[in-house]
Amino acid sequence: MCRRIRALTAVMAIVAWRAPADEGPMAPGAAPPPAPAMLVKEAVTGMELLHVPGGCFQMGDVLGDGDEEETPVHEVCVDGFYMGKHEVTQGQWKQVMGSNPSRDPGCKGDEACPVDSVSWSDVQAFLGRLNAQAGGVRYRLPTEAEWEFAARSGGKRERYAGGDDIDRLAWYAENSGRRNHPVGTKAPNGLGLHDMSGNVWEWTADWFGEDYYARSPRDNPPGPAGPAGPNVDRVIRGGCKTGEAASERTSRRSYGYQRTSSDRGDKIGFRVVRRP
Ligand SMILES: [Ca+2]
Repeated sequence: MCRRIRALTAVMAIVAWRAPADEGPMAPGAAPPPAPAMLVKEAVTGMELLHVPGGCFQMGDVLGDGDEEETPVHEVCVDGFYMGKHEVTQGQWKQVMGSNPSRDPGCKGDEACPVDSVSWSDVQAFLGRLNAQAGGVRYRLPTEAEWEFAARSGGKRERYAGGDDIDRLAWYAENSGRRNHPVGTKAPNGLGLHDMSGNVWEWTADWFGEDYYARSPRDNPPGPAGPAGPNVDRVIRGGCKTGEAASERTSRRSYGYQRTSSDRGDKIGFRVVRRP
């Protein structure tokens, strides 16, 4: 009996799901949730963000050739979000902030290049201005877990963002001429995101915790509550124009100095995320 009721419920659910829209409104609760848009545009700059469906993955050194702080490999689950298809460009920064701080010698003044020479605190100022005009949408930096999940095309075992072919995917020491390049000129990863390996390092929201992976919560880990040592600060990810291949790996962790607001090297930029 119980089995029959369950079967009948399943059939009704399928019928409801398949009901054409022109047959009138569905009963409350019968419609499946609308699929999220694959791409949204930020209203001020037109910046494109792609949908990253939520999921669980093994975060860290899954390929076994990383550094100590990439271990232990541990399960992490993130809710779905949108992530910038590209690193934030100099043109987008200028639209929001009215100036362009970038100093990379090959990209200075090129609005299609990633903005560089922005500290973590500078990025917070950028986000503050953007959010003031965003009509309730909140843009922010990705957590370290969101960044790695997205870079690995939704948590896959990818050495670089999009696979093994680093020359196809990333601007790094062996092909960049030691300069930044216009965003999106290398192949995207499996989610359509460009330059998550290489070009500029990308600031994340998290404080850097060398041993954080040993105590990270599974669901939407926010990173350590504060700085974990005298010389550690916010996590940067993805490697850069002057990095060797090992530095462009999706699981590689590094950091920049946030507290002094002084870390404005031309090797660090960022991209934004938002929740739907
Ligand atoms: Ca990058």
